[in-house]
Parts: sequence; C-alpha cells; structure tokens
Amino acid sequence: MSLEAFSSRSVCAAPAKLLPKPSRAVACGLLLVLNCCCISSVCFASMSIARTPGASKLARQITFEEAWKSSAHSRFCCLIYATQNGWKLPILFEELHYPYDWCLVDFGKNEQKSTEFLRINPNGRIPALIDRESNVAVAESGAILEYVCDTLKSNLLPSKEANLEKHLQCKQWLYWQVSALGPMMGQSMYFNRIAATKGEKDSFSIARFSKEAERCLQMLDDQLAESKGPFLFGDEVSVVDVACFAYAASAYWACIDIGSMLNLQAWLQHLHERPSFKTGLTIPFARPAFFGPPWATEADVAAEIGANAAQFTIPQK
Ligand SMILES: N[C@@H](CCC(=O)N[C@@H](CS)C(=O)NCC(=O)O)C(=O)O
Repeated sequence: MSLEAFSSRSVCAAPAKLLPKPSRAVACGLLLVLNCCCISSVCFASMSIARTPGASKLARQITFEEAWKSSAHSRFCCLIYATQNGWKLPILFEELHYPYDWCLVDFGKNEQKSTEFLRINPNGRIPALIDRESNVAVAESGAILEYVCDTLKSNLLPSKEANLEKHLQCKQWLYWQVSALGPMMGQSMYFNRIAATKGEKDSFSIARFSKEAERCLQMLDDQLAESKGPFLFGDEVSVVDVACFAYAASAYWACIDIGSMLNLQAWLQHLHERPSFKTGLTIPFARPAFFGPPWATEADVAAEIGANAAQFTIPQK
C-alpha cells in the first residue's frame, strides 16, 4: 500500500532544496520495510495547531543545510518529524543525557520525499540520523537506535559480549516493535482517524488492524506482568522501552481500549512522567492528542482530528 497515495500533496510538491550531499548513506530501508505502515495518518502537520518545540537542555534545532556540518554541540543530527517513529530519537538522546542536533523534515512541505532526503533514505520516511564524526547517515528507527547504543556503548542495548541474553532479548523486541507493534498501530490509526473521519469507514480494515494492534499491546502488558516492571525488562530501562513507548502511548489515537491492561497503563504513566521521555516527546513538537486524556484536552483532540485528516486523500480504486 502506498502511503504517498494517501497524501493530498503531490510528491512533486516537495521542495528541491535542503540536505547537503551525503558522502555516504547507509541504507537500511528494506529490512524493516514493514514498519513503513506507520502511518502517515498520524504523521502530517497541522497548520492550525501551534507547533513549538519543547524545552530541552540537550537538543538544538538546526537547518537542513547545517545537518552535515560538524558542530561542537554534537556529532549527531536527527532528521525528524513529530511522530511515533520520530520521537524515538529525542527520547533516546534524552535518556542517554547526550546532546543532539535535530532538524525538522517538514511533512507539511513533503520534505521527506525531497531528492536530498531520499538520498539518505530512499524509503522517503523519517527518522534518519547523521553521524558527522563517522561521516555516515542511517535511516530506519530500529537501525538508528541500535547504531547509537552501540556507538555510545550504552547499556540500553548491552553488547553481545557484555550480556548475550539481554542483547538478544532487546534485539528480538526491537525487531518486533518495528515489524508488528508500529505497523499495526499505524494502520489502526489510519483507518480509525483518517479514513473514517473522511467518511470512508471500512469496518473490515478497522477490525483487522484494531485486533492486531490490541494483541500487540496485550503482549506488552503480559511482558510487564512477567518482568514486574517498572520497565519492560524489569528494573532497568532499555532501548525497547524507548522504541515502544510513543506507539503504545497512542492507543487512544488508534482507538484501542487498554482499560483491562493495567500493567501497560502503569508503564505508560511511569514513562510519561519520566523526564527524558517527557522531554523527548516535545521534540520537534508535542502532539498530545495522540495520547488522549489526561495528557490532552478535548480541544487538542478536536484540532488534531480535523487537521490531520485534512492532509490526506483517500486512494481511488
Ligand atoms: N520502518 C520505518 C518507518 C518510518 C515511518 O513510517 N515514518 C513515517 C512517520 S512515523 C513517515 O516518515 N511517514 C511519511 C510518509 O509516509 O510520507 C522506521 O522504523 O523508521
């Protein structure tokens, strides 16, 4: 299914500017292609809602032109938009207490389909990361999280040598997030929030994707029951908490009832309050409507529903 087909914007409308030529782009796009279903349903900018980056001591906004330029602030530059996949990077760097630059890949201008961005990620989707010190770029959120943890030798994803069992556990769940939780939540959001809002209520698709998304959320709830929390693997936060959080937190937007998933609810509450996750969710800007009450007001939700759906056309058969 082509996501571009859902966008009311023509691919050609993408501005032909922006990123300086990457000297090398590490293409990881195909392996995790399933996650492309993370739907742009939740991804496009609303022109009518205030979009202001949150306050972070570690984050610095830069322009596309500066993305490859070395900087004393950080070796890394995140190319992101305010979506479940985009937020993974700020949350990661906030959790690592590691300074990072970021620049907005503006979906409102279709910049994710610009020639310059496609050179970094031929899949035309955020996030992507530039590591100026090693002169490489990498796309696909799972590959990015792995790369940063590995490069900074972070315990969020222990190396094979340090802890083989935990290493494999993290990898297994990370790949599950990008191939199952993300796409199922994305499709559920698309059919519930975009297609239905536009008068195309497709009960068959809604039932299929809502059920699958619910099953994935139940897996997280079960895992938390087994680990006894407060994190997915017990006492220590991991890269999997980082990867899963924004998607699971969007159960409201995906219209999945998690009322009976008490472990999941406790974990979400805990991470919503954890400073690194809380701050990460505001870079490049916050979209509280995805998380529903008590994190969003009715006005937030009403504004996001209209604005988000307005960015899409329904594909014609
Ligand atoms: N498998 C990719 C999925 C990336 C993805 O789908 N990104 C969405 C935002 S959440 C996107 O860039 N959508 C823009 C578009 O489809 O044009 C990953 O994990 O990074």
